Parts: sequence; structure tokens; C-alpha cells
Amino acid sequence: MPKVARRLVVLGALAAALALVAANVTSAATSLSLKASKTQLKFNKKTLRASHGKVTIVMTNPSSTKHAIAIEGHGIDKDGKTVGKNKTSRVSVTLKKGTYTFYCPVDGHKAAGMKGKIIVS
Ligand SMILES: [Cu+2]
Repeated sequence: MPKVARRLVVLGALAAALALVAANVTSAATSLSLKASKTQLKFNKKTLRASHGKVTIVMTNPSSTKHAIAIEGHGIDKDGKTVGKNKTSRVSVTLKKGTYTFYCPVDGHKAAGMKGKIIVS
């Protein structure tokens, strides 16, 4: 193969590899927003939906009660930081297809109703 042709083959392979990387990056990350209630032990949503891959839940807390966001299910159990008024708590996990639970890990809050489900497809 002439040198120029070989270079073109190498460039083509590189471009294909980069395109694959770019596709993975764009399809992988889902960011979901959630808000705690200002006055009750509740979130503003009961159900969240995401595509499988990396999922981040960002929870804002407008209440003077401290809250956090956590995800559990299928062997995963990860808690975000517990935060006070007007701060955000976030948690990032890699999820497969299935149904998971999001909740507030502060004592008693999940049992009081600070929970919902994430449907991952
Ligand atoms: Cu809470």
C-alpha cells in the first residue's frame, strides 16, 4: 500500500474511534432534577425516568429541614450529601434497565414519604 493510502486508512480509523467515544459520552449522562417540599417530608416528584447509563439526581432543598438524595436497588445504595436550606444534594450512579428507588436518607424521612421510583429503560 502506498504511504499516502496507509495514512488515510489510519486517519479513517481514528475518526471512527473518536465518533464512537463522542456517541458514548452524549448517550451516557442523564441529569434529573428533584426538589424537596418546603414544608413537608416529600419530594416534588414520585416518579423519575432515565435511560440506562450514568444518571445524576440533583435535589434542591428549599426547606429549613436538612435533606439528602439517595438511590438504591439492584445492588446499588448510594447517598448524596445531607444539605440545609437552599443547598443542593446530588448523587451519581451507573444504572442498568430496571426500577430503582430514590429517597432521603435522613432518619425517618423515607418512612414518612420522602421516596419515589426511577424507571430506567
Ligand atoms: Cu429528608
